[in-house]
Amino acid sequence: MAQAVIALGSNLGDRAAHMSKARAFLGSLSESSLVVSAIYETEPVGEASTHMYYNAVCAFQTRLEPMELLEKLKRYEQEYGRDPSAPRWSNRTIDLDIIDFNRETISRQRLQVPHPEYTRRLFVLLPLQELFPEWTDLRSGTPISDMIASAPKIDVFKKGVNW
Ligand code: A4P
Ligand code: MG
Repeated sequence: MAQAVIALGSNLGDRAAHMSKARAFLGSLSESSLVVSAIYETEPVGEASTHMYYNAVCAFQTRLEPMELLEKLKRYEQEYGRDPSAPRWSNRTIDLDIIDFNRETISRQRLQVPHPEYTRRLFVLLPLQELFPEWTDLRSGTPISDMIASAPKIDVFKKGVNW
């Protein structure tokens, strides 16, 4: 069994509904109950994004192999309405990224774990810290509080949204 840590993001339509539905989907991949952060409303990072995001992080135990997990996440994103030909970083109903898989390093063309960008993204680091206050980066050993202190500043609002 492996522990998967997934970052969720949505900035189109009924964001809370997209997040809840994705949470239920992740539950279907899990052998344990999900551990989930609060939802954070965050300023978009990247040019093609224009609407505020809802972001969260969720962790669970799974029997899936990492590539199987990636396939399932990508299939869900596509079935759930993202246009695969849209430019990278464009608005999306739901984005599911693998932040960590069992504290393993994976360097394949289609899958890099830990997620290459997460160490500089407050929209991942803040919900991740809520779940794992003692988290350290697998590559550098940097504590999460230090990553948060040095990440580029964006507006982040912790929400009381039920999901
Ligand atoms: N891929 C490689 N490693 C991974 C991994 N660890 N997890 C590959 C998931 N996918 C991984 O991803 C493109 C390809 O990355 C996949 O086919 C997979 O093989 P994608 O999710 O299809 O496309 P994307 O999301 O547009 O690109 P990417 O690079 O994942 O963008 P990000 O990093 O997800 O950025 N601002 C705020 N505030 N909140 C956000 O959530 N998200 C983005 C998207 C931009 N700005 C944002 C937010
Ligand atoms: Mg993505």
